[in-house]
Amino acid sequence: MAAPSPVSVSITGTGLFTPSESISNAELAASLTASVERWNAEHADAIAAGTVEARALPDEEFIEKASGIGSRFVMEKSGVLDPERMRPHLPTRTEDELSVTAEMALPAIHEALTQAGRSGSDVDAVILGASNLQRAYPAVAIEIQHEIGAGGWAFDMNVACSSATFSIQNAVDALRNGTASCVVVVNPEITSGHNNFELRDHHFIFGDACTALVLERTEDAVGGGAGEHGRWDVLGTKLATQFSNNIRNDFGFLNESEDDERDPHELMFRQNGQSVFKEVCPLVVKHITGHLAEVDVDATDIRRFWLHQANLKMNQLIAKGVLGRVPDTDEAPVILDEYANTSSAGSIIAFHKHRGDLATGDLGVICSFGAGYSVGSIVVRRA
Ligand code: CO8
Repeated sequence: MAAPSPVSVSITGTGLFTPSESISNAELAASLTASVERWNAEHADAIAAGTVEARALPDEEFIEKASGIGSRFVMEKSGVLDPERMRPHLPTRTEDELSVTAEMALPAIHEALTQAGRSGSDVDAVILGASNLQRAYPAVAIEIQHEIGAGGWAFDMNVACSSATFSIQNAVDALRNGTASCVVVVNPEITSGHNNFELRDHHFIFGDACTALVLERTEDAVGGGAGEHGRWDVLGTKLATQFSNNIRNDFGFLNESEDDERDPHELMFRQNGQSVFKEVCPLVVKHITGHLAEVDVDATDIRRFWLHQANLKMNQLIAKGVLGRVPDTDEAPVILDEYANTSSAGSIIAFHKHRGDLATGDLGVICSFGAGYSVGSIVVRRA
């Protein structure tokens, strides 16, 4: 007997929350320059004695040239730019108040539900995937489930920058196996809470944003998914992980109990950027190429790549590896110039902003990659 064909699943809506405040490279470099000069003056004796290394000054031009990043949105700007603070001012919410990540998630979710023609009460699963989870528990996803009036179940998960594609895989699995019928995937990333704004190698990389998607069984899509943004049928999902320490953050539940004191910079994002670049690009090319072969799609038939937004050159290299040539921005849209790396939200921001112009039958790949290492790809076709 032939195996039953898998249940068809579709993305029926997307949403985006963009913070109101943005920081240019010039502003960021100016505040770090002031901070570094002060730090080096305070440590002048140790630097002169050779026991401490002087901190290096940032360079606005380097940022744009090395990464393609021109600015980033943040939840709170004045704290990040204050040379004496170098981190945002975020409200301490009481138990009775909505948590900050739930607050940024709600507008993104409502936009995604509107596109899908759904309301919160139609939702029976909420999967929150993010690098920068607000707390240990209760899951913020459950708070969101409550706020939007959803039923079913909800949970938080973290696979760093691949959290969105890994959440989508979970949503697709739940819809296929019948444990949910209308799933919200949401990716609230307040990267500014865990980025190291004190060191020039890291200070420019990240920005804050939140994305949301609605996934349903294709047969359940309201109105067949017609409309400006269309219904996007999932042709395949593929995940992969391979252990690496090159992107690491040791913040965690055991910090308080560890006997040896840690360098505070270990308890935030850190990376060996060059190694990440060299190792992740071939990994992603192999992953996408293998995935396209599995779903029997030729790379030249892909109309658009919505890639993780970490580095412009990285994306050009990956798309070149898959296509055999550097793609133009119509084939591989760029949002990191304005948003920087928003971790898991990046590829979904690109999908959210750059899919309305595609035609019925057009094929695309959403792909994210990051710490772990982790890679996730979703092949979609516009209905
Ligand atoms: N200004 C001036 N000079 C600088 C600066 C700066 N801002 N930054 C670095 N330099 C210097 C370096 O110190 C170095 O100096 P030297 O040669 O004397 O040692 C020189 O410039 C060259 O530095 P690099 O070799 O590091 O420069 P690259 O060309 O490699 O560019 C990048 C650096 C842009 C970071 C690049 O390596 C890159 O983009 N790599 C890939 C990064 C990536 O994709 N990372 C994924 C991270 S996302 C993830 O999965 C984790 C999610 C967690 C989210 C947490 C949020 C807080």
